[in-house]
Amino acid sequence: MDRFDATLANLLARRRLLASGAAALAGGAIARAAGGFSRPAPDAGLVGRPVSGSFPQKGAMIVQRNRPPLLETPMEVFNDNVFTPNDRFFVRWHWADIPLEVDAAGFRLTIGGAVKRPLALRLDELLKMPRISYAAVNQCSGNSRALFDPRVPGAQWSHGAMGNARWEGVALSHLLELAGIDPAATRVRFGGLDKPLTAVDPFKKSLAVDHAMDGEVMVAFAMNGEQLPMLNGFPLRLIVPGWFSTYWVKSLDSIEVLNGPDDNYWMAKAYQVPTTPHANVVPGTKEFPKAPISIMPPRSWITNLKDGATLPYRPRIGVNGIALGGDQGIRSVDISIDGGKSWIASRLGPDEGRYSFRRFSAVIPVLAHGTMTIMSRCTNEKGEAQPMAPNWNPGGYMRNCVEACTVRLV
Ligand SMILES: Nc1nc2c(c(=O)[nH]1)N[C@H]1C(S)=C(S)[C@@H](COP(=O)(O)O)O[C@H]1N2
Ligand SMILES: [Mo]
Repeated sequence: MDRFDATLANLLARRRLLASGAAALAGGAIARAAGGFSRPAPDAGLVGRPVSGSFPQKGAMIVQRNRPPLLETPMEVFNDNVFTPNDRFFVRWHWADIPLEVDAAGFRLTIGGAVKRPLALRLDELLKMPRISYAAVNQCSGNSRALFDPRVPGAQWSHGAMGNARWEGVALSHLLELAGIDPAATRVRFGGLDKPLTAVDPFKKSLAVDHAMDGEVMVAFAMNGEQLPMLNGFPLRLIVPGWFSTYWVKSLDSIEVLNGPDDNYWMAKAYQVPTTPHANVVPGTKEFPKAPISIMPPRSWITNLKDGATLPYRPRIGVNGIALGGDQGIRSVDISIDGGKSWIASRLGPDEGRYSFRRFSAVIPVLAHGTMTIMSRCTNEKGEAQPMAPNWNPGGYMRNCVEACTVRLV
């Protein structure tokens, strides 16, 4: 059996597999493992955050919240591999009524609205269509929000609300061509199987028609060569490479072509950022021109050294980590040990594509015993580099400054 058939068999075997996972989510297993809390204390900071391994299809994850689950990837996972394993991939849902089980045979992806031929596609039909595949980083708009100073409300993520995977599926443009979109169409809107518990707008996001038709935006059914974990959107999710993951709608079951503006709460009100450079405003500012968040700026992280660690002295130290170019590939990653006055070029690892993480490494001199602060700065192919100063906005979105790692060599 080739991988195509294996994927189909896995999809169809799904209902049975999920029975135990659903029980764990609905029952007390998580609350027990995580100590019965529902959210971290506001000032818990980043020290001593609870880690649980009892979520279905997930290994050890930092628990931000149980229901719906908000799970963060521990930083050391990013040091092991340029791709983030599915069982360590972060999880974020907005509404509490999330799918715990999907009947793969009965599932339909509907395509409707301003189209000539409304469609209701089965999974086995999608699996027979021409496929595309690429690596891309999925990063929450609020990744690293806990580092905003002054603090802002919202999930207190450290840097682990991100992950890199190789995605495989059908180009959205192919599906929209099958349905035949109205020439006057403006936007394409996406909805999933999760539902709010009260009478508010379900989580829906939309893209401009030209973006939806670019041939890269993907309806994915596989992640790192396997079906999507339930908590990451089984059986289908949207992939919008280079853009923040708020657009990457999970458990995608409806595609709706609009011929007017999208005034749904999740596009018109939520996930808005200042239109200033780096989405930066003076702390405390509430009123500013806004636009929906979109393209990710470049970022980088040192992954082999723990901030605050004490190490035995040596004259040189190896530094390595991961970088993300945003919607462009990575031109360079540079290291500084003097607070950004001078920079040392790092060596880049294999290029897995412009939307992927890329590894970097350097050997740097240790000038003296004692404390040393190491910084990494990524520049993408557009020439955009991480700024030294952190940005601030009330949503805690789009952090992208140079991050520092301080170690003591004794
Ligand atoms: N259906 C649905 N899709 C969704 C969301 C959601 O609440 N519901 N949240 C979005 C946000 S804000 C993020 S950060 C990503 C998280 O993707 P992951 O859970 O696979 O890591 O899913 C996106 N897609
Ligand atoms: Mo997010």
